[in-house]
Parts: sequence; structure tokens; C-alpha cells
Amino acid sequence: MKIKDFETSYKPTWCPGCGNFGIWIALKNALVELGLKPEQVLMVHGIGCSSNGANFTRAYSWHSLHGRPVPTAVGAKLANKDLTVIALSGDGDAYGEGMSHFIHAIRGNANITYITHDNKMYSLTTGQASPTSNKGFKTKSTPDGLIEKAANPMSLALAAGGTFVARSFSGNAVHLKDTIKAAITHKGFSLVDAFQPCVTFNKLNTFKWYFDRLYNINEQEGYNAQDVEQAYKASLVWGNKIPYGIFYQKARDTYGSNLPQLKGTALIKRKVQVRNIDQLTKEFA
Ligand SMILES: Cc1ncc(C[n+]2csc(CCOP(=O)(O)OP(=O)(O)O)c2C)c(N)n1
Ligand code: SF4
Repeated sequence: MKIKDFETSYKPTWCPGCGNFGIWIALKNALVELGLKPEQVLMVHGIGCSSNGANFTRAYSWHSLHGRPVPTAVGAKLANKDLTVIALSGDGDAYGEGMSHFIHAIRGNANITYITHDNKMYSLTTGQASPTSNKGFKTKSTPDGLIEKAANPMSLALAAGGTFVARSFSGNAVHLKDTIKAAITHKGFSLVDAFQPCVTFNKLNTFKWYFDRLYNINEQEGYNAQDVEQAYKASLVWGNKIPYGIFYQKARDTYGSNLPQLKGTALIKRKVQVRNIDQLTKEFA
């Protein structure tokens, strides 16, 4: 497969310079390097600028509801375990409208990859504060500065029992590609929170802002990505220096893997037994 095989005939409508381009490139490269074909991949998008990628990316594609790509992706994976299932969201989609799905899918270790395009804004709706916006951030919806503390996707994922918790950056397409590859290969819920500058509405969290702060946690001496306590401590680091990389990875049974009904052939590949509806109606009358 080539990069072009994962593109449709539609061109991206993102603003020039948008951080979504870096994630799109990294994702397509990851799929090519993993030797996957478009028909082996399902991408479930939410609603937002990032999720408009549903129109440009060639694979099985589902443009779901705002905040709902995770349950849709989990259902699809249960129905067809042979598919590589990737859910894609903005930070509003993932950690606002979809926050409860995020926590419960991680808790259950559903076998999907979740790539969040974290621009710290509601951008499709032209620039309101989102759950990951920094405290004090002035936006259209917070003209005097945001009064709440930002949600911390890394800590939340770890506390929920996450088995693959990673952060990357659209300004480093190689790191992001490698992180996405590791996430797709991981068995269980893999989170890649990808910092994605919104060049139009977010004038605080710019490419430069990230370049000045990010350091690779996996290159730190003594860092052990199998140690949840170290990962949790790292997840709390935020300020002049911000860690990125694979914070934590550990094996655990995936959602439904112990159910006898799901063992063997994927559900959709089984012969459907059509029961007599009249008989069923009588049984339950
Ligand atoms: C339930 C629901 N609430 C609100 C909206 C309006 N809405 C559409 S996109 C969006 C913001 C998306 O922001 P985010 O998920 O961060 O993605 P981005 O556009 O920044 O990529 C909102 C609030 C909606 N479509 N559905
Ligand atoms: S508004 Fe922001 S997030 Fe949306 S396409 Fe433009 S730069 Fe990207």
C-alpha cells in the first residue's frame, strides 16, 4: 500500500498550517508501514474540524455523532474483531461530550485505538474553550479567562486502568507515526493524545509553544513505561517542560475476550440463524 491508497478524491478543507495535517500524514504513514489495507481498517470519527478527516481518508469510515465515536468503534470491533478499529476525535469530542465513554472504554480495555486531536479548543464552532484549555485562557466563551482547571487525559486514562497511554505532537510526524503504530499493535484500548495546534483560533498553544516545552519521556534515564506510579507522576508534569511519548503500556485481557460467544470466527462472518419470529412472540407473550 502507498500513502495515496489511504486518500479519497476529496482534498482536506483544514486551514493552511493546521495541526490536523501532521496527524493525518502520520496516521497514513503508520498504516502503510504496518502493511494494512484500507479495507482492513475502520475509522470512526466524531464531529469537529479533525473529524472532517472522515471525508479525506480512505478506509471504512464512519462519521458518528459529537462525543460518540468510542461506543460506535467498540461496537464495530465486537462485531468484527478482524478489523483494525481507530476512533478519532477532537478534545471537545473526547473529553467533553464523550468523557464517560472514554473512561468506560478504557476501564473495559476495549480493543481499539483512540487518536485525539487535542487543540485545546472547540474549533469547528469557531473557538470556544474546551475541557483541555488551560486555566485563564481567553476565548469567545471565556472572555475574562477560563475559571476551571484543565482536564488531564493522561492521568484520567491511567486512573481508569489504561493499558496504553501515550501523548504525541502533530509537529513531530515521525514520533507521532511511531506512537500510532505502537498503539495499533497494542492489544487493548490505546490512547494517543496528539497535541494539534489550531492556527486560526488558538493563539496560545502554538507550534512554537510546544517545541519550546516538549521532551521525550521515553528518552529519560530510568523511565520505565511499565511502572504505573512513574507514569502517573509524569502525567502531572505541566509547565515550562511537558513530557510526551508512551507514558504507560501493560498487557491486560481485552473487552469481551473471555466471552465464549466471541471466541472463534468474527460475529459478522458467522451464518445468521433466522429464528421463527412467530415462535419467539409466542414464547415472550
Ligand atoms: C451533542 C452536540 N453538542 C454540540 C455540538 C456542536 N459542535 C459541533 S463540533 C463542536 C466542537 C468540536 O470541538 P472538538 O471536538 O474539540 O473538535 P475540533 O473542531 O476542535 O477539531 C461542537 C460543540 C454537536 N454537534 N453535538
Ligand atoms: S479552525 Fe483550527 S482546527 Fe479547524 S481547520 Fe482551522 S486551524 Fe485546524
